[in-house]
Amino acid sequence: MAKIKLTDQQQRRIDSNHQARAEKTSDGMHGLVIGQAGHQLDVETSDGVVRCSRRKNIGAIVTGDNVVLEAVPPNEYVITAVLPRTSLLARPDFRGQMKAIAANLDRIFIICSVRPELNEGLIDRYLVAAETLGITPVLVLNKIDLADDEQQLNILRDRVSLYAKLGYELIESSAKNQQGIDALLNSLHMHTSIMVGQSGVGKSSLVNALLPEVNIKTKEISESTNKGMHTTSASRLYHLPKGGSLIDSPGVREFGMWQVSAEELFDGFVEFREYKGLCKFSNCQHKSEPQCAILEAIEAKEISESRYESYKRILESLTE
Ligand SMILES: Nc1nc2c(ncn2[C@@H]2O[C@H](COP(=O)(O)OP(=O)(O)OP(=O)(O)O)[C@@H](O)[C@H]2O)c(=O)[nH]1
Ligand SMILES: [Mg+2]
Ligand SMILES: [Zn+2]
Repeated sequence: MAKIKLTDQQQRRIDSNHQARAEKTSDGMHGLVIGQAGHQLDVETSDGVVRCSRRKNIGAIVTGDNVVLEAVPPNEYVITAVLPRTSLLARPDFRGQMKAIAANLDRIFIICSVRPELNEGLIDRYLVAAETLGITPVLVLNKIDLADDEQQLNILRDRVSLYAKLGYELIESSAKNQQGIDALLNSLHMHTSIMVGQSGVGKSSLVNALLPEVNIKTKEISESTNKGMHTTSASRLYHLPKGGSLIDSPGVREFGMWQVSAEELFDGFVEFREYKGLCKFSNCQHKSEPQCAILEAIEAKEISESRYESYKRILESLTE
């Protein structure tokens, strides 16, 4: 008897699963892309995580994308559409072609560290990208345990304090000593965030520290160059236990910006905005023109010289 009863139950479950799947596929089954494996994508669905191929000609699909998929019996899945995105972080690859990094983000954690040493030029580029996309940036100074002494730490703190003065949230952390983890969790809560930055600054180590059940591979930086080994090769999304998600991304050498217009670049430097339209000449390039509001603000120490130099370097790269 027991055996028959069980079989009935199983049959009902199988029937209802079939029914559910048929309903889902009739208007497409929905899923969230959580990672990539070669040309295939890992998609989280109500049936669990499935590895999918993709229909041709539907454009880039990246981690964070909401997609529609179809089951191809017996057990394959194919992505047939990408749902509209709220944001798409992208950068030019080494061939100058646009490479999408992640979609539907609302926060970007710019990770920098004591070693490799922080690079303000790169931070500024990420800030411009975040401002252009309307994503909130958060700056993280990681590996503070590696500072030789209080003096070195204070010099670094002084350098990053510029960004706090501009109104950006700034978090100090050590993935090694579990420092700053609560502050990071607070800032990540309920958001869809990505960790970006140079290779070896400790992005994956921070994800491991934030989510103890996750165990991403990390690798020591080169002793001779103090540079990371490009350990993470694809972006991957992890869920935060109290809500929100976090994407770990591969480290970069640089962050090219040619998709940004000169005006977006200007607006991307938040402290420049209040001087917009105040220069004597409406087509002012803010280089050496008389009565340039930006140059005057630098003179008055209201805009930092280093941020202005950074702006000029990015502007030059846009026209190269
Ligand atoms: N001392 C110290 N070492 C750290 C800290 N965070 C990370 N590391 C070490 O730094 C090295 C690089 O860390 P990863 O987490 O692989 O760096 P990543 O930013 O993910 O690098 P990519 O994946 O290449 O972009 C590893 O050897 C980590 O153990 C930290 O807070 N303190
Ligand atoms: Mg990594
Ligand atoms: Zn000007």
